[in-house]
Amino acid sequence: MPSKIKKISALEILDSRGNPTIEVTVELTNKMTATAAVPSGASTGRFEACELRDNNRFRYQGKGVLKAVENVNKILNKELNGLQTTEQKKIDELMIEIDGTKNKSRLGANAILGVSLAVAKAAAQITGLPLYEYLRNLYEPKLKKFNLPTPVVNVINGGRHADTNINLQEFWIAPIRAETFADKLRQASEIFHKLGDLLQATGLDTDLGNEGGYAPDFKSHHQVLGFLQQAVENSGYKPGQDIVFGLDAGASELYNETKGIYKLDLEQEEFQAEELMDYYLDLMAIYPLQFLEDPFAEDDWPAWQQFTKDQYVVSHQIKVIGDDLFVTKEERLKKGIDLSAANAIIIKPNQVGTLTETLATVRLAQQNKYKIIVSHRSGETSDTTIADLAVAVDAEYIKTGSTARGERIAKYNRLLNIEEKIK
Ligand code: 2PG
Ligand code: MG
Repeated sequence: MPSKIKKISALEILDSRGNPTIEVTVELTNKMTATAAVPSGASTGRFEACELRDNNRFRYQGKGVLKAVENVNKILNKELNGLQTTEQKKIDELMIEIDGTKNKSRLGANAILGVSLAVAKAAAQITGLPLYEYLRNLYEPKLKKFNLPTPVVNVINGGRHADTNINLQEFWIAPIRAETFADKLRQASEIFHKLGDLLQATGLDTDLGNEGGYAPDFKSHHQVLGFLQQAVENSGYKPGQDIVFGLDAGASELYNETKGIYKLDLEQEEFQAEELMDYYLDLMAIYPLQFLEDPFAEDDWPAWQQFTKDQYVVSHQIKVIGDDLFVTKEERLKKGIDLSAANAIIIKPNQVGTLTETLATVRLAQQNKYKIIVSHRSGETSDTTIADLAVAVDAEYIKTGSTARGERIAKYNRLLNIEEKIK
């Protein structure tokens, strides 16, 4: 039975890094309520929608979100009042129109996404469906079967996500062979602990970075991958068969635009794009590295094109994944498709700012046979919407950190619950 929006309110809360972020609650005329919280990135792409911050240096070092909160409480609360909660598309389009800017800088993409997600959660409640099923109906009701995504588990945190000398931002293990999500998660967790034992035995630090992965100083990126290989073997699994590796280079952060070079301080090397390509290919020849996210900078289209059509990449079905490159936006993805610049995409709702636009980007990606990796941000909350989203759109993968830290585990636990339900 339909129900209308009665009140929308927002609150400044803290994310997993202790920085402010926004939480939105939607209250319906039938008294149901739903709440959503918005995550926040550190290695944000230049083309992402605007995350509105107060820039008042006397509060939270300028990172407060009281303006975004006010935009929800004063503007969106009034404008969306009385709308049918189930009209997600209409509500999202109206918010885009009220904002009126190209990158959502007036109301803030954080304010808009908070409302967008809270509305979807409220609508799911009205319809009596679990969120993944409600989102599936919004996305593509003709898709009948529910599958669980394979987790790509970030066990070593580098770059902007930790105080370490590793330049490449993330090293993942992906359990590709186990049948169920529960087994995949178990394997990842076992390997994560064995990896901790190994690091400790070598005298390396086992403190955790922003996404729950270990973050000691290493001698080289080779050494990191060597540890992963060893940890997989010590856990009784076969690297390359049971478990493959991935990395998010976060290469926009390594790129010097004026010089046109990529800098890896750890290797004391500067690379032209082609040399960086060779560097990745060398790593792939030694380790079962099958996922490469943001291997090049967000505007280095020629490098992306060349790498995606590389013979080794094609014949080994390496996933070349655009994150900062696409920023979950249809427009950027369209360009990537036209240029054959990648074959997989990271989906982060807060890069674009509404659920409707997120679903449109996924649709375009899937129509063009791109693999989908639904992703968290490095600054997270206990909100688990991305778990439901991944199942709803039938994403092949989910990236939501290591198997430690509550805000990451919340998503994994939600997926365990979904798997139990759909069995
Ligand atoms: C990334 C993300 C998440 P951030 O680069 O993929 O892992 O990091 O949220 O800092 O942009
Ligand atoms: Mg990334």
